[in-house]
Amino acid sequence: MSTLLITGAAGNMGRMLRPLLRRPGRTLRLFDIAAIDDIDTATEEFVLGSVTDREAVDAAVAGVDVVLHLGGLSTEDSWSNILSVNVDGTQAIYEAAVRHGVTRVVTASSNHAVGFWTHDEAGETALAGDVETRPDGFYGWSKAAIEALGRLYHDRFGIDVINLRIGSSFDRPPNYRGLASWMSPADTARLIEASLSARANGFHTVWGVSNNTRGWWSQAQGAVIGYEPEDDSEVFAEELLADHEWTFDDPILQRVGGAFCDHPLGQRM
Ligand code: 15L
Repeated sequence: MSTLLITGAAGNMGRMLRPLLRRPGRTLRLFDIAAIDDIDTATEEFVLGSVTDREAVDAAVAGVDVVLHLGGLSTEDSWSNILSVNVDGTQAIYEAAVRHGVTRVVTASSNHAVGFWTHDEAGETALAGDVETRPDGFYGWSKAAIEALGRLYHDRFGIDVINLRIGSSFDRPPNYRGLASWMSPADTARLIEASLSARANGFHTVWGVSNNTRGWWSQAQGAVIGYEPEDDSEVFAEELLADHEWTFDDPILQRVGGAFCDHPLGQRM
């Protein structure tokens, strides 16, 4: 029997992933500041609380095997909110992991940790999953900080840390940029399962994207941990390109972070 703690379980990704991550012998412990009213009591348990409340975090982490840390602000926000929820909140998770002997933390990093990399800089070869951070806002910066916190807790305490630089993890690509950045729900679950496997022992930073025809973010680092995406956003291309041209002259497509690169710093989206 193993217990997987999912922080931010009431959010978009948590809702999408819960049914896909249920396995015989695995309990999903769901942690969120918002109530969840459709708990499957045979496979799930719920802990109410915020990542900004260290006692609540401690109670949530006690007794789990792995933490899947999805909790936090998921787009641009004020500096103080970003610091307390994303940075301080993640540090609280790591501290609790050390205290309770948790050996693995999988974090939802983001493409926005590296949002200023461009298609032209990637050149002929796809952009590596562990390329140097170039945040495109306070939110992206917090994801870079979360990745670096993971490195610290890996090197100090030997915790296995897998930082997932997630593209656009939704039921379908949210817009035409998603033709490159989309990660389907099934591929998201595949990436999480790979992150839980023995092949992911150690420290890894990988892209979270599907096998998109128009993708230019490398699958090489994901392949190392056994991630084999099967879906392709191309099935949405005709519809999504009805009003847009697919050209890397378009800054939305040229830069990893798309429109986030131009969004005013600290302004909530
Ligand atoms: C993210 O990091 C956000 O959490 C998500 O809402 C999307 O905006 C995604 O990036 C994206 O770039 O599509």
